[in-house]
Amino acid sequence: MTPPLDDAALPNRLPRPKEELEALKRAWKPTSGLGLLKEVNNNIIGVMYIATALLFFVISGTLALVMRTQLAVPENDVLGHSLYNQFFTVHGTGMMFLFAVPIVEAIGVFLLPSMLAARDLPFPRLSAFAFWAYLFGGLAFFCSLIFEVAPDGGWFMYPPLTSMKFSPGINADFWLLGIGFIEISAIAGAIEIIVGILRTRPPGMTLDKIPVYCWSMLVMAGMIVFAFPAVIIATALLEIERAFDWPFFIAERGGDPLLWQHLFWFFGHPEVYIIFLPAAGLVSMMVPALAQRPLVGHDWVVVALVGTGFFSFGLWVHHMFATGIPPLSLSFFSAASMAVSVPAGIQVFAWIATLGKGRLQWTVATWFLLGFLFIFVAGGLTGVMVAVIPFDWQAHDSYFVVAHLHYVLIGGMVFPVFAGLYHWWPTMKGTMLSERLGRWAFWMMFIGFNVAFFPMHVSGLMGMPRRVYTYPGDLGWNVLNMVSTVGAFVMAFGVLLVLIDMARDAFGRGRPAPENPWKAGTLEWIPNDDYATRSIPHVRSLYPLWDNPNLSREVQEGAHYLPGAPTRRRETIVTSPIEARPQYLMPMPGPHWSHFLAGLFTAAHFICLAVQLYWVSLVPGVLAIASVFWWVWSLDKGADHPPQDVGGGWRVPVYLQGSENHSWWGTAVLLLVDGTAFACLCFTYVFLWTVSPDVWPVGTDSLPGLGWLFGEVALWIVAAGAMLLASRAVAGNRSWAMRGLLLAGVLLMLAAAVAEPYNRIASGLVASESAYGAIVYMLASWQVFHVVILVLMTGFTLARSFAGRLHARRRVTFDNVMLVWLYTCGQGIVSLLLVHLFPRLAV
Ligand code: HEM
Ligand SMILES: [Cu+2]
Repeated sequence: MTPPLDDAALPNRLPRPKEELEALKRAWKPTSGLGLLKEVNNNIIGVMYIATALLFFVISGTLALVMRTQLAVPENDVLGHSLYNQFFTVHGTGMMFLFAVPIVEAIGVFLLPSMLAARDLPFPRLSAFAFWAYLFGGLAFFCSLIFEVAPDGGWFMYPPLTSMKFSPGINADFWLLGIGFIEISAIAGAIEIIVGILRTRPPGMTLDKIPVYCWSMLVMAGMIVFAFPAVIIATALLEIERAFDWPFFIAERGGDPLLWQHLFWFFGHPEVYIIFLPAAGLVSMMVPALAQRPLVGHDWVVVALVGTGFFSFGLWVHHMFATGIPPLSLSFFSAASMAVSVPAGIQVFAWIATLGKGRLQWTVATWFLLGFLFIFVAGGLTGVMVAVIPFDWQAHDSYFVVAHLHYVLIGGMVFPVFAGLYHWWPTMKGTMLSERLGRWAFWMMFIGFNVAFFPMHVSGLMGMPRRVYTYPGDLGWNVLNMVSTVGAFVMAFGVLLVLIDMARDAFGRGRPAPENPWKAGTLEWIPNDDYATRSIPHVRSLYPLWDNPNLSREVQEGAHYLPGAPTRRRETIVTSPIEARPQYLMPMPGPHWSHFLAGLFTAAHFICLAVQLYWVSLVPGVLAIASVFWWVWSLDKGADHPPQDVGGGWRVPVYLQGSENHSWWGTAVLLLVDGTAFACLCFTYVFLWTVSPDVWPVGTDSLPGLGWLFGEVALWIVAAGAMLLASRAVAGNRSWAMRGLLLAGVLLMLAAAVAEPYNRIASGLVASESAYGAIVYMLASWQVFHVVILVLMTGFTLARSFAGRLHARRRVTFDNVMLVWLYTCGQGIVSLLLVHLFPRLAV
């Protein structure tokens, strides 16, 4: 018999009333059958999300095997030239955009709430929407291969190769629209992760007690916010160039293909760390558990994560060493590229020190981790080699680079992810994968990997270029290529073993797991259910389960926070971002059709665009918007319950408005994304001017008069003022004044947004004539796009007001619209100042 718990110091008194657990279970009861489509619970969405990412990994990997078969012997003709190009493009794109980024986000959706002991992430429908959008979009993308209309310009899609002139088919459009769309889903996930980590931590988990994995996810999501808009803008510009002939990248009319490279690599370099940091975070959680001791140098590891995230933004130019950039800036970026290996080194030393000090448990995860360390360090070394400019010029576009990138990506993220799969599997439904099969799988993957990719360093140095579908037989590359191909198949067989192992478990053949099988110290190992943990633990250290051996039992008996469902619905505690003090009880949306339909219709909209059914695309487009309205209509519930007792003397409200509300935070992060996208457009304007100032107007003759500038700026200012007055009217419950002001304001914004293209057309500027015209109209269209969204949002706000769901005590919806509104006015003014004043000043 275990002794009863001493409840004096616990947040809630024991024993708990019986109906409490039942209420909790009822609120979180999962839907079954077709209802799965409606589900939002992170435990379910997370698993489907991970499974989909693995499916896309297998598809992309299969393409790689076909490519390797083609390359096994010289002058082979399994794949023709054009199909080979499609294969490597879809393989690279699939691996980078449809496997690597989504799977780290998917693992986050699954793992973060349980590490934070939150009942769910703060926007469950948003992650469910992100998942469905990703699933439908990804499937459509791979299907393009079946019809042989897959993109073939490489995963980085450099123009002019991908411009209309050289890629006239719809292949490139599939990439541009498909990937632009998938990125939207990645951003949705990032918003969820940031707000989740900052606002749904358990009470007591101050910043210094956040698990390393959560830090890595926070940095990664922050990087998505600042990196992904660049690729979204780049794809939008290229797609617009292809569709309407606006010359952003066409040199004859003042555009520049290098613009694409800057925007793409501004995203593409951080992308590598976006993939690697979460994997490193997983490693930093597994190593202490497997070594049974705290991570050595924990604070340094956190600093290294944040530092890597920060510095990786300065490094995009190292992908462009061969493009003719001035030597001085080359040296700078070369040195900086080597410096970024320092934080990676810190982490490697921390892991080795921890492993060395502890008593290591030899699990499958341990093997994958050792494999990761070996391969990743090797990849890092070749990375330092290619950061040396003369060497890069030598190795550029050879198989040496192919070898390097696979060492870093497969070593740096695939091995840790497989380690994590074996390690955290028991937290899914309490069963374990086979240690025996897992060990076989590891060795096949490890040996197969090195046999496949090590020889590529050699063939690369011997001059074999990348992205060739075949080669003559007399260059001495034959044996190396055959060996590579055999290795690739061995590795694939290892992956197959893992899949078989997982399938066995899915069919009920898995071994039941003991509670906390690896004796880990962090919260995700407290037994949990659909509602996550029975009560939300009070955290006092980095490894709460090691420091308080009773914690798991206390939590399961309901002695900690929120042991029931006081308002009878799904809810979790929102805490303050730094101190993690309970602030309010957030009601969470339950299963619903709306976000599923929104994902489906959004995907359909983009697919119609890709196959050039422009008019047809309007139908799913409108349906998608309608689904989003349906989705958000039920969200802002107001304080429909009195404050509730969550334990530990905390009685918290069920609703907070203003800047403490979680959705206000979500909107703020979204606006950071938006602002970054706008900054990329401004960069485009200035960059194109530096390469072709000759297409810019000289003197003021061809520019619209300054009166236009002043008039339009005035309109934006008045519109912003109308919003501020409307906000006051809400506070004073003067509904009619608020409605009038919103309507007037949105009309003013429409006028301002339309005035700009109007006066440009009047002054004779043509978008397709020069890069200058293209970017001026692009900035104007960006503004029109925002106003169209605000028209919809204003309509929604008015509808809520008429339905009695918007007043002084219930104004979260209004506050979010206000943020977007004020941002749009500010953006409009900056944009006008740039396009009207810059040509006047830069003579
Ligand atoms: C399963 C083992 C894998 C094999 C056998 C493999 C093989 C290949 C081959 C043969 C190429 C084409 C090289 C060329 O013709 O230039 C390639 C390119 C590429 N691979 Fe992999 N790969 C594998 C896994 C991965 C993974 C896991 C990732 C990323 C997470 C990845 C990312 C890429 C990228 C980005 C390219 C460049 C595509 C391009 O040039 O557009 N690969 N791979
Ligand atoms: Cu890079």
